[in-house]
Amino acid sequence: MTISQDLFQKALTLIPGGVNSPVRACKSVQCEPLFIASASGSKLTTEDGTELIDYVMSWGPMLLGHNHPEVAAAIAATAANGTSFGAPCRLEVELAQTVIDAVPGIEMVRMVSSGTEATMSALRLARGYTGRNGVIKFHGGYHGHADAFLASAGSGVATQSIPGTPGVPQDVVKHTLLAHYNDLHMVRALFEEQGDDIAAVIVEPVAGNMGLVLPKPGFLEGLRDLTRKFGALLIFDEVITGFRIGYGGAQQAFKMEPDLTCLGKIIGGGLPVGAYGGKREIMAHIAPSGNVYQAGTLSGNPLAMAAGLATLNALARQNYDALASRTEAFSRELENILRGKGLPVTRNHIASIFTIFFSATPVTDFPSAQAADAKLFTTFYQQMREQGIYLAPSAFECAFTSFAHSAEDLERTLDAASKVRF
Ligand code: KE4
Repeated sequence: MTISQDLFQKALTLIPGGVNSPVRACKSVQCEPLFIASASGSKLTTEDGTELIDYVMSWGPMLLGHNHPEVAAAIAATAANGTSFGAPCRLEVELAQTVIDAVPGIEMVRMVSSGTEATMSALRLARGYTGRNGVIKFHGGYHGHADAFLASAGSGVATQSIPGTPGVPQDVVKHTLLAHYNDLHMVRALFEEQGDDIAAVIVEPVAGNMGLVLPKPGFLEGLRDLTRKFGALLIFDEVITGFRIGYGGAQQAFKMEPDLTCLGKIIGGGLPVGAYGGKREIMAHIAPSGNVYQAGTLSGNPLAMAAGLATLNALARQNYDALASRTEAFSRELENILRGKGLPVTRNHIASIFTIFFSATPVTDFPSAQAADAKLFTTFYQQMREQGIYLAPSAFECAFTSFAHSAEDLERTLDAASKVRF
């Protein structure tokens, strides 16, 4: 028995499913999770000493690569002064300023401790600001595990095939309206039926929780027009895309301005941070300046702020276009290798994110993502992991490169893919 297997058996007696987040359990790919002892750059090292080339990158935060020296130094230096004050600190102001300077649609920002807190708070704010209850989300869209969003969610909910919203009162999700990603007709119909009670549309401007799905030309602009026409807020959930698609996120890349933006992952540099922000006039409704309540013991925690600030400051010096080109060429070659084996394969890519779907047809929404061949994905996942390549253990997640992935890493990955036997 390996150390990972031993630890997992122990974990199963202590923690539901042996993990602290469901998708890590690797159930959908019929594997046991590997327990990680350390990480550096593009690599993970397991408790059994196996080195892996990592394309999960902690589900997105580690765009600089694991254990970046500037981030590690900032955490250590800050920790030497204490870890949590329960009072404002300089670092909160500095990270807020850095986020506001980078993200076009954010004039004011509130720090929280997870992406779930960010989206949950943004929805509450939208409801408080508009006096309306409804929210439109998209099939396969994942915005964390707040009650309102667990209707046809992506990510771990889709991976575990969790139907609907067990444990969530119907009274809550009756206000959650569903449309298909890239389908403006469905959104328009919902607004025409119930527009006077729709507070917001929440959308991943690039969907990352049904695998990677890109917005069709005009889709996001259409959402902007419809929300303006019917007096609802447009919420961009940029927990994945923020500082990933580019330094200003998807909204800068697509030259759009949502009313509210949710952030997470990268802005914490590997520590627990989320944030939501937007127009000053809307954010002013948040307590204590306004009466929409939201709070958090560790919000703005100095350690997490230091990690986030060091990360964003280092990212500001990086060449995003070069990483995007490397990722595009690499993922295209990976697609060609698998197609060369006679497999049905389609690829979606943007910036440093890609997904290879085992599908002969394009993947543009959740139904087409669900139609991809899960058995082929499982074979691919298992044999790549056996060869030291660590992919997300779910067909409904993305693969992430980083500024730490070397040409040799990418070559080794392509070589491993060429050796997979289907
Ligand atoms: P967290 O509460 O997990 O920090 O963020 C929730 C969230 C919100 N919005 C988007 C677009 C997200 O992708 C996420 C979380 N992403 C998943 C994986 N795609 C986290 C992994 C997990 O659940 O273990």
